[in-house]
Amino acid sequence: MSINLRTVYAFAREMYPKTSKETIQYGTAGFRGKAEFLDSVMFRMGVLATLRSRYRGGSVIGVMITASHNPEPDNGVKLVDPKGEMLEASWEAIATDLVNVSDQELEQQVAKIIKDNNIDVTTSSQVFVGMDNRYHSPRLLKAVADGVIALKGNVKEYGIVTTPMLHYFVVAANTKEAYGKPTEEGYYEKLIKAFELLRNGRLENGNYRNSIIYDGANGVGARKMLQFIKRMKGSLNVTVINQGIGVGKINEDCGADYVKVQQRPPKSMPEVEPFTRCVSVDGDADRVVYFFSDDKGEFHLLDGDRIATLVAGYLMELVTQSEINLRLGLVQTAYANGASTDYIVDKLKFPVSCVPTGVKHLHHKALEYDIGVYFEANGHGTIVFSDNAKATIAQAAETKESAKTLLLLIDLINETVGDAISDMLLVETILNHKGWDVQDWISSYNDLPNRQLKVKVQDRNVIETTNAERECVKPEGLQTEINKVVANYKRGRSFVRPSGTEDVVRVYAEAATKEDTDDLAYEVGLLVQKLAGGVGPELTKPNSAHL
Ligand code: NG1
Ligand code: ZN
Repeated sequence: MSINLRTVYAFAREMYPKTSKETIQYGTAGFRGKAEFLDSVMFRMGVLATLRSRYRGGSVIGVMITASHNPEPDNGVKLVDPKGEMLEASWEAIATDLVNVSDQELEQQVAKIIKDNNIDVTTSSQVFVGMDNRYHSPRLLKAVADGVIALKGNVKEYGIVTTPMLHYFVVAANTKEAYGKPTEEGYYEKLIKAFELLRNGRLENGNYRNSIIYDGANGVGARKMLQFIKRMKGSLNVTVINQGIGVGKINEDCGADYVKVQQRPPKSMPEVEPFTRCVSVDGDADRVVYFFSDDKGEFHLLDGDRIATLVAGYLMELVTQSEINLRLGLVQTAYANGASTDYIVDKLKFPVSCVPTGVKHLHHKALEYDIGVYFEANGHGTIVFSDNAKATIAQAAETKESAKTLLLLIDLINETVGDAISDMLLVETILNHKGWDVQDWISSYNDLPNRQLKVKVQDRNVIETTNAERECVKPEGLQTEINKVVANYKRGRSFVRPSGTEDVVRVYAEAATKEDTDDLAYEVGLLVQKLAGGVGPELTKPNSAHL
């Protein structure tokens, strides 16, 4: 096969010219921005995925087109490496360079990547592409596919799928189906089979009721849940709201990000009995949070930290009962609620580590354990099992029921990446086994009130952080000022960091009371405005009492 790099240039100039001069960066989860500027980025990512596939000996590389929890006009792209991980860090820089060169420099830049990485362009390559249900996604998917074709690569289009489904397809194909069949049907089959075996015909147990309200964020997670329901034979009664079919924009006033950040139910929430279990996923269904309202109408959130502690506690019980010796660990970020960390360290005696925001960091750290549980507070997370763990559990399962349960859980969990639907089925399984309702679950510890704010600044990269983003080293003096403010609040904690997906600085605060938390977040937000070049309107003070 001979490759003519002129084709790349010709395609780019004719069909996908670069229209934006602004430099963009491969961020927390790939490239994101307004959809109208992304055609050239997508084309080039198709090119890069093909090169990456050849670089990795022809293994399948995934390309997912989505802007996750962002508003509808945004879109984005993330690359998936052969084992289902996010693109290797050193290639993020290659990706950033590739999307930022001019059309004229493109051919030369592609040649440079080939040379620097010693890529044999005559070998075969395979790229899997999936997209969310934004109206501009099909156009962008075509751009990715053309990028692959420009380098004579093979492309397989999966159409509308969740981000975790695409990760699953990539791993399934690269493991020659040992992980499952790389098809949509294969994915449903694997999860539903494990879920139903874990139910073992016992649909209700103790306080656990077998029904749930599911907020699909008007995204792809809604459609896929409807597919699950068709195939589940009543093992769980799911009512899907915010289906995004005909009405409702993706993530608008609904979905996991809205519920978590606003700390309230989706706007379209129907009237339900107090304590009804409700779940929200985000636009591409890789995040999940639970929530309910009590008999006084008060809203309660069960976020990623709650899911992590529930899962970690349960896994620990099963490992202990199975009398096997495995190293368990939980990975969190600075956004984890302080009360959850205390609970897991003091009560469950579970080792915890803290890493920077972004699943790639969490996933990487979790791989250091035999059973690594990782969750971001926003509900993005999963559990990874080492080969040693899998072998040990399989052996114990010959004699121990608890180990059999563990084996089935491994099948239910999408190890490749956080998966809202798989995580939800996991939580449902644990609650069912324990006979718990939401009240039992939430009573394990009390969350500290917390608040997030976004501050607009001239250039968010003036903020530099260290210590897993909990301390800020630049601009000079900002951290000292934050420390002074935090010292005035009981159980106060606050940190600031530049977002990797939006043009803002994020402020996080927690403290003993809601009022204190709001005040602390506001004071720190003002400091950021003052010391990090704030722009835009004056910050308004959040007020939980009025939410
Ligand atoms: P940024 O914008 O870098 O904070 C957000 C989330 C991340 C992660 C990514 C990818 C928060 C505070 N941040 O990143 O956890 O999920 O989006 O979607 O929730
Ligand atoms: Zn997402």
